[in-house]
Amino acid sequence: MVARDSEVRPARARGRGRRLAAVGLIGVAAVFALSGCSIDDAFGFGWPKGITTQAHMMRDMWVGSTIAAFAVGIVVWGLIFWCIIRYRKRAGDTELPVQTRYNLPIELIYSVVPFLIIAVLFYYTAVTQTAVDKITKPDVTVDIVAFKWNWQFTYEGANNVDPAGAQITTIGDSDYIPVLVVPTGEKILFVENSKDVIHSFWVPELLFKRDVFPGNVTNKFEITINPGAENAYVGRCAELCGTYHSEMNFELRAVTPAQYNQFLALKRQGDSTPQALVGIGLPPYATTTYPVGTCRTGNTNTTACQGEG
Ligand SMILES: [Cu+2]
Repeated sequence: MVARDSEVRPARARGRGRRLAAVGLIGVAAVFALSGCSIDDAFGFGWPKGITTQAHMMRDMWVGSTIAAFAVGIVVWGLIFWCIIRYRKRAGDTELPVQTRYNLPIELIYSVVPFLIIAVLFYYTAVTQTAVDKITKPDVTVDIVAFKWNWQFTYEGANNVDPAGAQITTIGDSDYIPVLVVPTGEKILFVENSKDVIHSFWVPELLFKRDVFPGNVTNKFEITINPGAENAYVGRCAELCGTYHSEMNFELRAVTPAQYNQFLALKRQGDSTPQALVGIGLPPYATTTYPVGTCRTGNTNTTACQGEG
């Protein structure tokens, strides 16, 4: 009877353990295969793909934190299941297993290890946050003015004036979604102010939003969009700001530096933003969202109205 307990049962348990591990591995592989995730997606742990240098820093932070959390989880789950299986009640057991308490080494370990984990996470959080918030010497500066319920984008620079002498600007209204044109691969500084209430400038693909305050508060942030990410991205107001908050949209057009320079040259000649967009070979109006429209043609997708914008 003693021989059976100490020799036969562990051998059986090991066999069962291996079968369980194999089934688990096959299950995990099947989940990845059936979900259609790429390796890159799978190891992003649900983090969306951003288009900026800053978004990639945040992704690295997220992936590192998630791996750390999984490592802790695996140790904790392992200990729990090991205890459940190793010390389960068997026929003939009359006493509880040895109860351990006031064990100084164990107590020191479970006090010091979490502190070390938190210190490392804090360090990487501080480093990433500082890097994402960092403002260097920008190549392009765009002033953002938010107002109920639209956006105005002004391109800073002594040369950026139209024939009338006004600074180059794109402004939205209820029939026109403002298109914010910016170059890839260059440092872009956004300088934010609000005319009325608190708004929030948000392009989901930047994985970043920053509130826009009224009064004397000016918020700033800097991004560099990855070369190759030339595309149209929807932008939104992410702060509930009143009746038409949900329609306070804009579009970010990431273009090549050459297209950007050509766009500005056309604007300097007096072209409207849609004309300048056509001039650099792009659709003149927003393609990711459409204005609520105040022209009453009965068509909610106000493409028919956009000529009025
Ligand atoms: Cu708003």
